Amino acid sequence: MGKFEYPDVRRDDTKIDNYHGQQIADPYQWLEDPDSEETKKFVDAQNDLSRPYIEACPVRKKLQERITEMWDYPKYGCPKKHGSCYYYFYNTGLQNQSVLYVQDSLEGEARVFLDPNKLSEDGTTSLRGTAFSEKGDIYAYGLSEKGSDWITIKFKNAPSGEDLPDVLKRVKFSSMAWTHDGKGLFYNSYPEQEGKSDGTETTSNLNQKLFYHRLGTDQSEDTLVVEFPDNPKWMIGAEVSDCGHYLVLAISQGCDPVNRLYFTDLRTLPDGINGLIPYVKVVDNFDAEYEYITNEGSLFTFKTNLKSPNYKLINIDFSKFEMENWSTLVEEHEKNVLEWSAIVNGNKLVLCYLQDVKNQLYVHGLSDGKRICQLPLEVGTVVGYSGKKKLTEIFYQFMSFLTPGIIYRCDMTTDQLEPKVFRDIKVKNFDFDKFTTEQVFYSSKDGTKIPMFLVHRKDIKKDGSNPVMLYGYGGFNIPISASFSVSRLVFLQHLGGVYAVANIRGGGEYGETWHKGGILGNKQNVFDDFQAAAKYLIENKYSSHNKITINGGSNGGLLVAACINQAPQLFGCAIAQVGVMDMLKFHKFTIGHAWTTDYGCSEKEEDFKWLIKYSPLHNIHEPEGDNQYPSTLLLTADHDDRVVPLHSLKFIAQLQHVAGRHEKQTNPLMIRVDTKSGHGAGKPTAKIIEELSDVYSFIYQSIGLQWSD
Ligand code: X98
Repeated sequence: MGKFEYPDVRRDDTKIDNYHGQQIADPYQWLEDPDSEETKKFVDAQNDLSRPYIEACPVRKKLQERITEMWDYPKYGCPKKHGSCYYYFYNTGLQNQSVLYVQDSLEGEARVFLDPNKLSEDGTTSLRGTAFSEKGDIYAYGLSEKGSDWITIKFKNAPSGEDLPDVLKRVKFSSMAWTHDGKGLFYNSYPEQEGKSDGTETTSNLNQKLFYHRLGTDQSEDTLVVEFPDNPKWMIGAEVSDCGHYLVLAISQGCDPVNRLYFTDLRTLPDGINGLIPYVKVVDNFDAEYEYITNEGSLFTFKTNLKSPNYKLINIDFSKFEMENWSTLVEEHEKNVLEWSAIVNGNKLVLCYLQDVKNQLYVHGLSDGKRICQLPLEVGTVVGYSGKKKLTEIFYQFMSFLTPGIIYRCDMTTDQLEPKVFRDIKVKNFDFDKFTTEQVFYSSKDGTKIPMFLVHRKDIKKDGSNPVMLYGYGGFNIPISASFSVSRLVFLQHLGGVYAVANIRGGGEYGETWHKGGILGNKQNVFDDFQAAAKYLIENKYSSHNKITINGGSNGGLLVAACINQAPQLFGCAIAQVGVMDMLKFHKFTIGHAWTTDYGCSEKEEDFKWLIKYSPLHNIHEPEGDNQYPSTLLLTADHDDRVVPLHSLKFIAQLQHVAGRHEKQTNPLMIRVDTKSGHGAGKPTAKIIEELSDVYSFIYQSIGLQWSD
């Protein structure tokens, strides 16, 4: 018997699947039904085990109080002008959801425009996706309930603040693009499905369609404008061009940064938008990504990775769009990645690059693509911006591990550009001077240099005694740049912690090359990079193996789970949030089919061979020698319809069955299953703080931390 008494869980040994001639047992397949009484009982039994363990933490209350105290600082978003008014998000500190304010001028009195906190008792209804009409008089906004990816689109008259009767349902992964006449909006929805659609179901999301909704009409009268019945996995991104004349369609079939590119000249539709619309196919393959930036008449500018893994800007004239007529506007940089591009003041391009995981801002001319100047920026991340072609100013928000946020405003009409601090967001009662961020580059197993951020007290002892929180993601071309988090500062200040972010392969830190280095048959590189980070921290005496906690969510939850299977001896604790754990079946549930671009698919024999080697659920083993599993906490939630909870439920059942019963397994193996919560987006502040307090309490309990005031 192991140290903990884990719930007695039924195994169904009759459930065996055949993959290319190999028999693979799936004894907890019954946990794939979220609604069965047996699954509900399983979840209750697991929470009944993890909750008391977490609550026994002697400093849980202190942790929660200090995180709450530090969280309570005013948070602002960049102002954005629509019509004649400015709009911005503001949170007084602890409000569950940020509130949208409106003001007539930057100095004018701010009034509440939309307060999502009023939409539910517990703050679990959140804004997801918004779009003002061109004139700024109508506001369309998506509402998600309990963290689900499903949204309902509603409408508001902006000058009066009055709600309009229009409601659009069954919307998911949706564009929101107004025609410039303000008469209606393009949006995406899915066909009716059997059973429920509240985010607790696992039904696959296929056959997305693009509709046009006319304001003032019922959704049943909406016009179906684009569909691809022969390609059920295709997703339709729609944008109306800056000039209002074109509908630009970016068709994707998964999460890779590639899309088909079609367009329609809306002026040429004989009956207006009244049925399936004809479109011109500019690019009819999935070889590269084309992101619309702007257009001047028929001359369109796109950000692309076509033969340019670090991205560049190109011009395509839609009146002669054959590839031989395309031209480069801004060349690809040999090392730095072009992350985004905004047009301001008619002819200025603001370009944001990622250089060794730190952002840089430049201004170029739209007509010739030439660089005009650099905008000064400290070491960190541009987390948001607002700028429009027809406006003369840009706002951008800077953040770093030790900077909560600085919003700059830059008037783009002057010859000498001088960004000014518009708002400097401050956190009280924390001595930032005592802390520092460093960036190191360590060697992975194959010699690849991996960047890693380390945040800690300036006076830490390099004697191997410090607890480390090592975070990673490693997938989907997503770079993990510096961001601000008060709970981490609590860990640094009161628990003597070091916070580490390993910028492992699979992410977008060095463009598509870095991404491709960590997907499909190269996925093992991601795990090797992460394990090498832990080794670096041990060898350089930041920490010791039993003091390292690894943490990741979603694709990063997979990372954490794969790493505890592969190298349990390297870590003292593991926190895997909303992770993908069943690599043989992920493609069957909700939007899982879109991830085959990174993971491959078990239905293909070649892919199955990689997947079975690292799939967390299929590689759990008994503790070998002294190598027991680190203390492990999984987190998931009932309305997570991005990575459905069954991944974590099946993984913990198998982990407890195989390792948990073993006498050498004295570290806890537990799961926390939240309710009225989803994958993470839109989570109310109260729930975030609860969860963080639980996570740090679990770490405290399992690796023996010390609180110091
Ligand atoms: C997704 O699964 C993103 C899902 N998704 C979207 C939107 N469009 C998509 C188009 C194609 C494929 C997936 C799309 O959310 C979308 C469009 C408009 C507005 C809002 C959304 N992602 C991966 C994920 O969540 C990685 C990050 C994005 N994973 C969970 C990967 C494995 C674990």
